[in-house]
Amino acid sequence: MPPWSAKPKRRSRTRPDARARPTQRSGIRALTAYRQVKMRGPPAGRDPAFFLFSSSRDHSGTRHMDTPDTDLRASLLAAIAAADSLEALEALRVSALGKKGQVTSLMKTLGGMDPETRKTAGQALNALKDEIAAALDARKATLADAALSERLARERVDVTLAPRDEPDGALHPISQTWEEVVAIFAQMGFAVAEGPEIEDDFHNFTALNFPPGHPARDMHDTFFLPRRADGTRHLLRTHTSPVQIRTMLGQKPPIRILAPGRTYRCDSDMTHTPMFHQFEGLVIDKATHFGHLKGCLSEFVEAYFEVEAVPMRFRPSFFPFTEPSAEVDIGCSRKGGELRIGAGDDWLEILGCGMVHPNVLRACGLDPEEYQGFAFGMGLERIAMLKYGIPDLRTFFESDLRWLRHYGFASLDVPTVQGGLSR
Ligand code: 2NL
Repeated sequence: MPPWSAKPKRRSRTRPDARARPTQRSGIRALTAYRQVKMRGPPAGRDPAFFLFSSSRDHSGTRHMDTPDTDLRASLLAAIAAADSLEALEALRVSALGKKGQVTSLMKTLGGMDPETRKTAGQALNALKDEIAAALDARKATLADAALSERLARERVDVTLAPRDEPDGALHPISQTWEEVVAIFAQMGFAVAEGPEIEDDFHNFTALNFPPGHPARDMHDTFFLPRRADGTRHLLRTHTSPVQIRTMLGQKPPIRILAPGRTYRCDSDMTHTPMFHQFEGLVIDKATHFGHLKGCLSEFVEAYFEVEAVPMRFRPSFFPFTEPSAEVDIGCSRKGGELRIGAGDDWLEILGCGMVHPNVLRACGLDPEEYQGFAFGMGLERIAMLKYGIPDLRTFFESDLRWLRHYGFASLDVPTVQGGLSR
Protein backbone atom coordinates (compact mmCIF):
# COMPACT_ATOMS: atom_id res chain seq x y z
CA MET A 1 0.00 0.00 0.00
CA PRO A 2 1.63 3.29 -1.06
CA PRO A 3 2.14 5.68 1.82
CA TRP A 4 -0.03 8.36 0.35
CA SER A 5 -3.08 6.09 0.48
CA ALA A 6 -2.60 5.48 4.18
CA LYS A 7 -4.74 7.34 6.53
CA PRO A 8 -2.55 10.20 7.68
CA LYS A 9 -1.52 10.21 11.29
CA ARG A 10 -2.12 13.21 13.37
CA ARG A 11 0.67 15.73 13.27
CA SER A 12 3.32 14.37 15.53
CA ARG A 13 3.95 17.61 17.33
CA THR A 14 0.62 17.23 18.98
CA ARG A 15 1.80 14.01 20.57
CA PRO A 16 3.17 14.66 24.02
CA ASP A 17 6.23 12.42 23.50
CA ALA A 18 7.26 13.92 20.15
CA ARG A 19 9.41 16.71 21.53
CA ALA A 20 11.46 14.29 23.56
CA ARG A 21 12.97 12.70 20.42
CA PRO A 22 16.59 13.36 19.55
CA THR A 23 17.14 16.63 17.74
CA GLN A 24 18.88 15.08 14.74
CA ARG A 25 15.71 13.33 13.82
CA SER A 26 13.33 16.17 14.47
CA GLY A 27 14.18 17.93 11.19
CA ILE A 28 13.07 14.85 9.30
CA ARG A 29 10.09 14.52 11.55
CA ALA A 30 9.07 18.09 10.83
CA LEU A 31 9.25 17.43 7.12
CA THR A 32 7.36 14.19 7.45
CA ALA A 33 4.70 15.96 9.39
CA TYR A 34 4.38 18.54 6.65
CA ARG A 35 4.10 15.87 3.98
CA GLN A 36 1.46 14.01 5.88
CA VAL A 37 -0.61 17.12 6.24
CA LYS A 38 -0.11 17.99 2.64
CA MET A 39 -1.32 14.61 1.51
CA ARG A 40 -4.45 15.19 3.40
CA GLY A 41 -4.77 18.58 1.71
CA PRO A 42 -5.68 21.87 3.24
CA PRO A 43 -8.97 22.18 4.98
CA ALA A 44 -11.63 23.56 2.70
CA GLY A 45 -11.20 27.22 1.98
CA ARG A 46 -7.81 27.41 3.67
CA ASP A 47 -4.66 28.65 2.03
CA PRO A 48 -1.95 25.96 1.72
CA ALA A 49 0.37 28.28 3.63
CA PHE A 50 -1.65 27.39 6.63
CA PHE A 51 0.36 24.24 7.08
CA LEU A 52 3.71 25.79 6.66
CA PHE A 53 3.53 28.09 9.56
CA SER A 54 2.91 28.04 13.18
CA SER A 55 0.47 25.43 14.11
CA SER A 56 0.09 26.85 17.54
CA ARG A 57 -3.13 28.30 18.51
CA ASP A 58 -3.56 31.09 20.97
CA HIS A 59 -5.86 30.84 23.94
CA SER A 60 -8.81 31.53 21.68
CA GLY A 61 -7.84 28.66 19.38
CA THR A 62 -6.85 30.97 16.50
CA ARG A 63 -3.93 29.84 14.35
CA HIS A 64 -1.07 32.30 13.87
CA MET A 65 0.49 32.18 10.46
CA ASP A 66 3.19 34.81 10.87
CA THR A 67 6.05 32.57 11.98
CA PRO A 68 7.51 29.78 9.87
CA ASP A 69 7.38 26.25 11.12
CA THR A 70 9.05 26.66 14.48
CA ASP A 71 9.70 22.93 14.69
CA LEU A 72 11.68 23.00 11.45
CA ARG A 73 13.61 26.07 12.58
CA ALA A 74 14.41 24.62 15.97
CA SER A 75 15.36 21.25 14.60
CA LEU A 76 17.60 22.72 11.89
CA LEU A 77 19.34 25.02 14.37
CA ALA A 78 19.81 22.14 16.77
CA ALA A 79 21.18 19.89 14.05
CA ILE A 80 23.59 22.64 12.93
CA ALA A 81 24.76 23.17 16.49
CA ALA A 82 25.30 19.42 16.83
CA ALA A 83 27.11 18.93 13.48
CA ASP A 84 30.60 17.74 14.30
CA SER A 85 32.24 17.86 10.88
CA LEU A 86 32.31 20.07 7.81
CA GLU A 87 30.85 17.16 5.84
CA ALA A 88 27.91 16.81 8.22
CA LEU A 89 27.39 20.58 8.02
CA GLU A 90 27.40 20.50 4.25
CA ALA A 91 24.85 17.67 4.27
CA LEU A 92 22.65 19.80 6.51
CA ARG A 93 23.02 22.81 4.22
CA VAL A 94 21.91 20.71 1.25
CA SER A 95 18.98 19.23 3.16
CA ALA A 96 17.80 22.70 4.28
CA LEU A 97 18.82 25.22 1.61
CA GLY A 98 19.74 22.99 -1.33
CA LYS A 99 17.59 22.73 -4.46
CA LYS A 100 15.37 20.14 -2.85
CA GLY A 101 15.97 21.31 0.70
CA GLN A 102 13.27 21.72 3.28
CA VAL A 103 13.38 25.53 3.33
CA THR A 104 13.62 25.70 -0.45
CA SER A 105 10.57 23.47 -0.77
CA LEU A 106 8.65 25.79 1.49
CA MET A 107 9.75 28.74 -0.63
CA LYS A 108 8.26 27.04 -3.66
CA THR A 109 4.82 26.97 -2.06
CA LEU A 110 4.76 30.77 -1.84
CA GLY A 111 3.62 31.01 -5.45
CA GLY A 112 0.32 29.32 -4.60
CA MET A 113 -0.59 31.70 -1.80
CA ASP A 114 -2.78 34.74 -1.91
CA PRO A 115 -0.76 37.98 -2.04
CA GLU A 116 -1.42 38.93 1.55
CA THR A 117 -0.36 35.60 3.00
CA ARG A 118 2.57 35.39 0.54
CA LYS A 119 3.94 38.68 1.83
CA THR A 120 3.97 37.63 5.45
CA ALA A 121 5.00 34.07 4.72
CA GLY A 122 7.71 35.21 2.27
CA GLN A 123 9.25 37.55 4.81
CA ALA A 124 9.15 34.89 7.47
CA LEU A 125 10.67 32.26 5.16
CA ASN A 126 13.41 34.61 4.03
CA ALA A 127 14.21 35.36 7.63
CA LEU A 128 14.34 31.61 8.32
CA LYS A 129 16.59 31.06 5.34
CA ASP A 130 18.95 33.85 6.44
CA GLU A 131 18.99 32.59 9.98
CA ILE A 132 19.82 29.04 8.87
CA ALA A 133 22.52 30.31 6.48
CA ALA A 134 24.04 32.44 9.24
CA ALA A 135 23.93 29.50 11.66
CA LEU A 136 25.63 27.28 9.06
CA ASP A 137 28.35 29.90 8.51
CA ALA A 138 28.93 30.37 12.21
CA ARG A 139 29.12 26.62 12.83
CA LYS A 140 31.47 26.24 9.88
CA ALA A 141 33.81 28.88 11.30
CA THR A 142 33.71 27.20 14.71
CA LEU A 143 34.50 23.79 13.21
CA ALA A 144 37.32 25.22 11.08
CA ASP A 145 38.79 26.93 14.15
CA ALA A 146 38.61 23.72 16.12
CA ALA A 147 40.21 21.75 13.27
CA LEU A 148 43.03 24.29 13.04
CA SER A 149 43.64 24.24 16.79
CA GLU A 150 43.66 20.46 16.76
CA ARG A 151 46.12 20.42 13.83
CA LEU A 152 48.39 22.97 15.48
CA ALA A 153 48.45 20.86 18.63
CA ARG A 154 49.08 17.67 16.65
CA GLU A 155 51.71 19.07 14.29
CA ARG A 156 53.80 20.73 16.94
CA VAL A 157 57.42 21.03 15.82
CA ASP A 158 59.97 19.40 18.04
CA VAL A 159 62.95 21.70 17.65
CA THR A 160 65.10 19.37 19.73
CA LEU A 161 64.96 16.57 17.14
CA ALA A 162 68.20 15.81 15.28
CA PRO A 163 68.13 16.98 11.62
CA ARG A 164 67.36 14.37 8.98
CA ASP A 165 70.22 13.31 6.75
CA GLU A 166 70.13 15.15 3.43
CA PRO A 167 70.15 12.65 0.56
CA ASP A 168 73.59 13.25 -0.96
CA GLY A 169 73.95 13.15 -4.71
CA ALA A 170 77.09 11.54 -6.10
CA LEU A 171 79.30 12.49 -9.01
CA HIS A 172 79.35 9.95 -11.83
CA PRO A 173 82.85 8.43 -12.29
CA ILE A 174 82.93 10.04 -15.76
CA SER A 175 82.41 13.50 -14.25
CA GLN A 176 84.98 12.80 -11.55
CA THR A 177 87.60 11.54 -14.03
CA TRP A 178 86.86 14.48 -16.34
CA GLU A 179 87.57 16.93 -13.50
CA GLU A 180 90.73 15.08 -12.52
CA VAL A 181 92.16 15.10 -16.05
CA VAL A 182 91.28 18.78 -16.52
CA ALA A 183 92.96 19.62 -13.19
CA ILE A 184 96.18 17.85 -14.22
CA PHE A 185 96.47 19.45 -17.67
CA ALA A 186 95.39 22.85 -16.35
CA GLN A 187 98.37 22.59 -14.02
CA MET A 188 100.57 22.16 -17.10
CA GLY A 189 99.12 25.25 -18.74
CA PHE A 190 96.50 23.68 -21.03
CA ALA A 191 93.26 25.53 -21.74
CA VAL A 192 90.01 23.57 -22.08
CA ALA A 193 88.40 23.88 -25.53
CA GLU A 194 84.95 22.67 -26.51
CA GLY A 195 83.04 22.40 -29.76
CA PRO A 196 79.88 21.05 -31.40
CA GLU A 197 78.93 17.36 -31.21
CA ILE A 198 77.27 17.61 -34.62
CA GLU A 199 80.07 18.16 -37.10
CA ASP A 200 80.68 18.30 -40.83
CA ASP A 201 82.89 16.09 -42.93
CA PHE A 202 85.66 18.69 -43.19
CA HIS A 203 86.25 19.17 -39.45
CA ASN A 204 85.78 15.50 -38.53
CA PHE A 205 87.63 13.83 -41.46
CA THR A 206 89.10 15.88 -44.31
CA ALA A 207 91.15 18.34 -42.23
CA LEU A 208 92.43 15.37 -40.23
CA ASN A 209 94.00 13.80 -43.32
CA PHE A 210 91.48 10.95 -43.65
CA PRO A 211 91.66 9.78 -47.29
CA PRO A 212 88.33 9.78 -49.22
CA GLY A 213 87.72 6.01 -48.96
CA HIS A 214 88.75 5.61 -45.32
CA PRO A 215 86.57 3.06 -43.45
CA ALA A 216 85.82 5.58 -40.65
CA ARG A 217 83.85 7.61 -43.21
CA ASP A 218 81.58 4.62 -43.68
CA MET A 219 77.96 4.42 -42.53
CA HIS A 220 78.93 1.35 -40.47
CA ASP A 221 81.30 3.34 -38.28
CA THR A 222 79.82 6.82 -38.15
CA PHE A 223 76.36 8.20 -37.30
CA PHE A 224 75.31 10.42 -40.20
CA LEU A 225 72.44 12.87 -40.15
CA PRO A 226 70.04 13.01 -43.13
CA ARG A 227 71.58 14.54 -46.23
CA ARG A 228 70.90 18.27 -46.66
CA ALA A 229 69.54 20.01 -49.77
CA ASP A 230 73.09 20.90 -50.88
CA GLY A 231 74.07 17.20 -50.74
CA THR A 232 76.26 17.43 -47.63
CA ARG A 233 75.76 15.18 -44.65
CA HIS A 234 76.44 16.20 -41.09
CA LEU A 235 77.52 13.60 -38.54
CA LEU A 236 78.00 12.98 -34.84
CA ARG A 237 81.70 13.63 -34.22
CA THR A 238 83.67 10.40 -33.95
CA HIS A 239 86.43 12.04 -31.86
CA THR A 240 87.08 15.45 -30.30
CA SER A 241 89.76 16.27 -32.91
CA PRO A 242 87.37 18.68 -34.74
CA VAL A 243 87.65 20.91 -31.67
CA GLN A 244 91.42 21.15 -32.22
CA ILE A 245 90.93 21.79 -35.95
CA ARG A 246 88.56 24.67 -35.09
CA THR A 247 91.09 26.02 -32.58
CA MET A 248 93.96 25.94 -35.12
CA LEU A 249 91.73 27.61 -37.72
CA GLY A 250 90.67 30.26 -35.24
CA GLN A 251 93.83 31.26 -33.39
CA LYS A 252 97.56 31.58 -33.96
CA PRO A 253 100.11 29.34 -32.15
CA PRO A 254 101.32 28.89 -29.50
CA ILE A 255 98.39 26.56 -28.85
CA ARG A 256 98.04 24.36 -25.77
CA ILE A 257 94.55 22.94 -25.42
CA LEU A 258 92.67 20.03 -23.93
CA ALA A 259 89.49 18.97 -25.72
CA PRO A 260 87.27 16.78 -23.53
CA GLY A 261 83.84 15.69 -24.69
CA ARG A 262 81.30 13.21 -25.94
CA THR A 263 81.99 11.26 -29.09
CA TYR A 264 79.92 8.79 -31.10
CA ARG A 265 80.55 5.67 -33.12
CA CYS A 266 78.32 2.95 -34.59
CA ASP A 267 79.57 0.34 -32.17
CA SER A 268 77.94 -1.54 -29.33
CA ASP A 269 79.36 -4.58 -27.55
CA MET A 270 81.14 -5.58 -24.32
CA THR A 271 83.84 -2.93 -24.76
CA HIS A 272 82.10 -0.29 -26.92
CA THR A 273 79.12 1.99 -26.35
CA PRO A 274 77.66 4.18 -29.14
CA MET A 275 78.48 7.28 -27.07
CA PHE A 276 81.70 7.58 -25.11
CA HIS A 277 84.04 10.27 -23.85
CA GLN A 278 87.40 11.31 -25.16
CA PHE A 279 90.18 13.60 -24.12
CA GLU A 280 92.45 14.95 -26.74
CA GLY A 281 95.35 17.30 -26.22
CA LEU A 282 97.12 19.52 -28.74
CA VAL A 283 100.29 21.57 -28.47
CA ILE A 284 101.53 23.65 -31.43
CA ASP A 285 104.51 25.95 -31.38
CA LYS A 286 107.65 26.64 -33.38
CA ALA A 287 109.91 24.03 -31.76
CA THR A 288 107.55 21.57 -30.01
CA HIS A 289 109.01 18.06 -30.32
CA PHE A 290 108.42 14.42 -29.36
CA GLY A 291 110.39 14.87 -26.13
CA HIS A 292 107.81 17.41 -24.97
CA LEU A 293 105.09 14.88 -25.76
CA LYS A 294 106.80 12.16 -23.69
CA GLY A 295 107.39 14.49 -20.74
CA CYS A 296 103.84 15.78 -20.84
CA LEU A 297 102.29 12.30 -20.91
CA SER A 298 104.52 10.85 -18.19
CA GLU A 299 103.61 13.84 -16.00
CA PHE A 300 99.95 13.09 -16.67
CA VAL A 301 100.14 9.34 -16.03
CA GLU A 302 101.94 9.77 -12.70
CA ALA A 303 99.56 12.49 -11.52
CA TYR A 304 96.45 10.63 -12.63
CA PHE A 305 97.32 7.20 -11.21
CA GLU A 306 98.98 8.84 -8.20
CA VAL A 307 102.07 6.65 -8.62
CA GLU A 308 105.67 7.84 -8.97
CA ALA A 309 107.95 6.75 -11.81
CA VAL A 310 105.45 4.74 -13.89
CA PRO A 311 107.29 2.80 -16.62
CA MET A 312 106.08 3.93 -20.08
CA ARG A 313 106.47 2.39 -23.50
CA PHE A 314 105.84 4.20 -26.81
CA ARG A 315 104.95 1.64 -29.49
CA PRO A 316 105.00 2.75 -33.13
CA SER A 317 101.47 2.92 -34.51
CA PHE A 318 99.42 4.65 -37.18
CA PHE A 319 96.82 7.45 -37.20
CA PRO A 320 96.00 9.46 -40.33
CA PHE A 321 96.46 12.73 -38.40
CA THR A 322 99.88 12.14 -36.77
CA GLU A 323 103.35 11.24 -38.05
CA PRO A 324 105.11 9.58 -36.36
CA SER A 325 102.33 7.98 -34.29
CA ALA A 326 102.58 5.92 -31.13
CA GLU A 327 100.50 3.96 -28.70
CA VAL A 328 101.43 4.37 -25.07
CA ASP A 329 101.57 1.50 -22.58
CA ILE A 330 102.19 1.83 -18.87
CA GLY A 331 103.84 -0.74 -16.61
CA CYS A 332 101.57 -2.82 -14.41
CA SER A 333 101.14 -6.13 -12.66
CA ARG A 334 98.09 -8.40 -12.86
CA LYS A 335 99.00 -10.82 -10.09
CA GLY A 336 96.09 -12.58 -8.39
CA GLY A 337 93.61 -10.94 -10.75
CA GLU A 338 94.40 -7.53 -9.22
CA LEU A 339 95.67 -4.77 -11.50
CA ARG A 340 98.43 -2.63 -10.06
CA ILE A 341 99.67 0.36 -12.04
CA GLY A 342 103.35 1.28 -11.97
CA ALA A 343 104.68 -2.05 -10.67
CA GLY A 344 105.45 -5.42 -12.26
CA ASP A 345 106.49 -6.44 -15.74
CA ASP A 346 103.20 -6.35 -17.63
CA TRP A 347 101.98 -3.59 -19.97
CA LEU A 348 98.67 -1.82 -20.31
CA GLU A 349 97.71 0.35 -23.28
CA ILE A 350 96.20 3.66 -22.20
CA LEU A 351 96.38 6.19 -25.05
CA GLY A 352 97.48 7.12 -28.57
CA CYS A 353 99.58 10.07 -29.65
CA GLY A 354 101.98 11.48 -32.22
CA MET A 355 103.38 14.56 -33.95
CA VAL A 356 100.66 16.46 -35.83
CA HIS A 357 100.73 15.47 -39.53
CA PRO A 358 101.93 18.27 -41.88
CA ASN A 359 98.73 17.81 -43.95
CA VAL A 360 96.66 18.60 -40.84
CA LEU A 361 98.69 21.77 -40.17
CA ARG A 362 98.26 22.82 -43.81
CA ALA A 363 94.48 22.16 -43.72
CA CYS A 364 94.36 24.59 -40.80
CA GLY A 365 96.38 27.29 -42.60
CA LEU A 366 99.59 26.64 -40.66
CA ASP A 367 102.96 26.33 -42.44
CA PRO A 368 104.58 22.99 -41.43
CA GLU A 369 107.96 24.64 -42.09
CA GLU A 370 107.20 27.16 -39.34
CA TYR A 371 105.06 25.20 -36.87
CA GLN A 372 104.97 21.71 -35.46
CA GLY A 373 103.41 20.07 -32.47
CA PHE A 374 102.04 16.98 -30.80
CA ALA A 375 98.63 15.56 -30.09
CA PHE A 376 97.25 12.73 -28.01
CA GLY A 377 93.90 11.14 -27.32
CA MET A 378 92.45 8.80 -24.74
CA GLY A 379 89.15 7.28 -23.74
CA LEU A 380 87.78 8.65 -20.50
CA GLU A 381 85.81 5.50 -19.66
CA ARG A 382 88.91 3.38 -20.11
CA ILE A 383 91.11 5.37 -17.73
CA ALA A 384 88.23 5.63 -15.22
CA MET A 385 87.78 1.82 -15.29
CA LEU A 386 91.52 1.32 -14.75
CA LYS A 387 91.79 3.72 -11.82
CA TYR A 388 88.56 2.85 -10.03
CA GLY A 389 88.35 -0.85 -10.80
CA ILE A 390 85.07 -0.68 -12.71
CA PRO A 391 84.90 -3.95 -14.63
CA ASP A 392 82.10 -3.38 -17.18
CA LEU A 393 81.95 -0.41 -19.55
CA ARG A 394 78.23 -0.74 -20.21
CA THR A 395 77.34 -0.06 -16.54
CA PHE A 396 78.50 3.55 -17.02
CA PHE A 397 75.35 4.38 -18.94
CA GLU A 398 72.75 2.18 -17.27
CA SER A 399 71.85 4.91 -14.74
CA ASP A 400 71.57 2.37 -11.92
CA LEU A 401 71.48 4.37 -8.67
CA ARG A 402 72.99 1.49 -6.69
CA TRP A 403 75.95 1.49 -9.09
CA LEU A 404 76.23 5.25 -8.80
CA ARG A 405 76.17 5.13 -4.99
CA HIS A 406 78.92 2.54 -5.08
CA TYR A 407 81.21 4.14 -7.67
CA GLY A 408 80.13 7.79 -7.26
CA PHE A 409 82.14 10.62 -5.72
CA ALA A 410 81.38 13.35 -3.20
CA SER A 411 80.11 16.23 -5.28
CA LEU A 412 81.90 19.01 -3.40
CA ASP A 413 85.29 17.29 -3.40
CA VAL A 414 86.79 19.22 -6.31
CA PRO A 415 89.91 17.45 -7.61
CA THR A 416 93.15 19.43 -7.48
CA VAL A 417 96.70 18.28 -8.07
CA GLN A 418 97.91 19.66 -4.72
CA GLY A 419 94.81 18.93 -2.64
CA GLY A 420 94.31 15.42 -3.98
CA LEU A 421 92.53 14.22 -7.08
CA SER A 422 90.16 11.78 -5.44
CA ARG A 423 89.14 10.48 -2.06
C1 2NL B 1 93.36 7.38 -29.31
C2 2NL B 1 94.24 8.17 -30.16
C3 2NL B 1 94.74 10.34 -30.88
C4 2NL B 1 95.06 12.50 -31.82
C5 2NL B 1 94.25 11.59 -31.19
C6 2NL B 1 94.95 14.61 -33.05
C7 2NL B 1 94.21 15.75 -33.26
C8 2NL B 1 94.64 16.65 -34.19
C9 2NL B 1 95.77 16.43 -34.88
C10 2NL B 1 96.46 15.30 -34.62
CL1 2NL B 1 93.74 18.04 -34.52
N1 2NL B 1 96.05 14.41 -33.74
N2 2NL B 1 94.52 13.75 -32.13
C11 2NL B 1 96.35 12.15 -32.15
C12 2NL B 1 96.82 10.90 -31.84
C13 2NL B 1 96.01 9.97 -31.20
O1 2NL B 1 93.87 9.50 -30.25
O2 2NL B 1 93.61 6.27 -29.06
N3 2NL B 1 92.27 7.97 -28.85
C14 2NL B 1 91.35 7.31 -28.00
